[in-house]
Amino acid sequence: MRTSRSSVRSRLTALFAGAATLGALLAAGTATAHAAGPPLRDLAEAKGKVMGTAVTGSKLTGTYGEIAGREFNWLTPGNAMKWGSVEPARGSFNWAEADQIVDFAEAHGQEVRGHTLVWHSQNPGWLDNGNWTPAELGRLMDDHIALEVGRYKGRVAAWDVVNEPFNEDGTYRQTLWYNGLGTDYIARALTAARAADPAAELYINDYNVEGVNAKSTALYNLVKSLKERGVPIDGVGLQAHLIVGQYPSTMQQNIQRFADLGIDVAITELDIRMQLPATQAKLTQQAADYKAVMNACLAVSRCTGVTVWGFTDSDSWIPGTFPGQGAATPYDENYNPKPAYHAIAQALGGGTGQPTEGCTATYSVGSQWNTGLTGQVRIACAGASLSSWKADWTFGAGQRITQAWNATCTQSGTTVSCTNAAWNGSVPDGGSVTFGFNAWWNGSNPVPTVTLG
Ligand code: G2I
Repeated sequence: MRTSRSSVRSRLTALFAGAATLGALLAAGTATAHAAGPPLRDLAEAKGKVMGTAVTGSKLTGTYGEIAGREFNWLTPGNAMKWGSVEPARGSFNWAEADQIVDFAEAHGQEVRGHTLVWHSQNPGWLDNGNWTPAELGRLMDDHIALEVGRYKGRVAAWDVVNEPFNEDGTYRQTLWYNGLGTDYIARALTAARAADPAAELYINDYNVEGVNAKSTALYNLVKSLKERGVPIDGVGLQAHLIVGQYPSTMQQNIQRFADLGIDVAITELDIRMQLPATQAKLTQQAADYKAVMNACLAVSRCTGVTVWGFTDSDSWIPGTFPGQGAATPYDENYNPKPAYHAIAQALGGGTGQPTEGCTATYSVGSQWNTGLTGQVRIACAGASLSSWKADWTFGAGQRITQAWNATCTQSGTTVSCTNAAWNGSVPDGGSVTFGFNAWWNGSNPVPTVTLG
């Protein structure tokens, strides 16, 4: 890292914010609890890496917000900071979603990756359709960068200053910027961003540059020349929009060569798509591919970490862009962690030796009244199976189990321990079992995290 700034803000803020979301969870009546294991952000932090996700501001409530806050320590606005989002009409600005995401990140002890300042796509019509002289275009770009980076000065840790400058063969993409300003638009944009927030890390971000190939070599040569010229550049973003079974075998080598230039590398938009429907075999292969990406980053100290491009299949760009494909993220559409989630956790040092790896327990409140509730725990396995199980949790607010079915539950103090009944100990790969219970509560009824053993 260029500066010594801590990549993660106070955990206290995060814990406080986590407590505040419990009410929202209860209102929804259900919450996803994971099999044993700390959140990805904690595992990543212990490894000195960041674990990020792209987010949509309007969705940052309920279960989506709870997972975004709990599992990740970096957020990238998926669309909210793009030029077309922030200045749809010339001189008319809309910062609402971008502000909301930055506020959410600060409340949850997270850093923000600003995305993106200079791109050929998702620009406002007035910009794309203008007939600009080079001087006008350069001024527009400078002013945009000064305004947006300046607005979030000290609050956005890293910027994707220039996005997707290359064609697949390593030539420069013919864009508004390239056509008007030549290759120098890149150095100019980086210089303007540095002036607007000297503490922010400045990146060039592109796709299909994960392995060693013509495009990544063009990016490498660009960074090398920028460094030689003294242009401010702190890192490259490898987007990593991958396809199941096609992990680029030279990824670690490629990350290393960029690191050897004296810059950081971030995996900025990881998703791994497949032809639908998802099968166990594809999800298992996807988990292996996610793990391979994590391992490539973990192996290079200047790889700062990994951001997934949406954490749930319900908030992914893939189905809209590649009809018939999807299931590209670590959580399914109902916020259940997929084998890919567990593979990420395992790569980050979690879950080792857990017989339940690949199995999850989901606690949900079916109904609740006065001082009573009926709840259910669903144990589901994907990429793993169980022949017996034990599901434990701590009731945080004095709740007490009064009755259970399809499991034997005991409670000692605040600790509840449930073991399988004779008929439902076996959970096959791809299958699930549920058990139910009644409990007493009073005052508050927070949702516990279930540990599988
Ligand atoms: O295309 C995937 C990513 C490639 N790298 C740069 C990223 O910025 C890019 O993200 C995607 C967003 O995830 C999509 O959400 O960029 C797309 C545009 O190229 C975004 O799609 C757009 C849709 O095309 C619009 O119809 C929609 O209004 O998202 C907009 C907001 O939902």
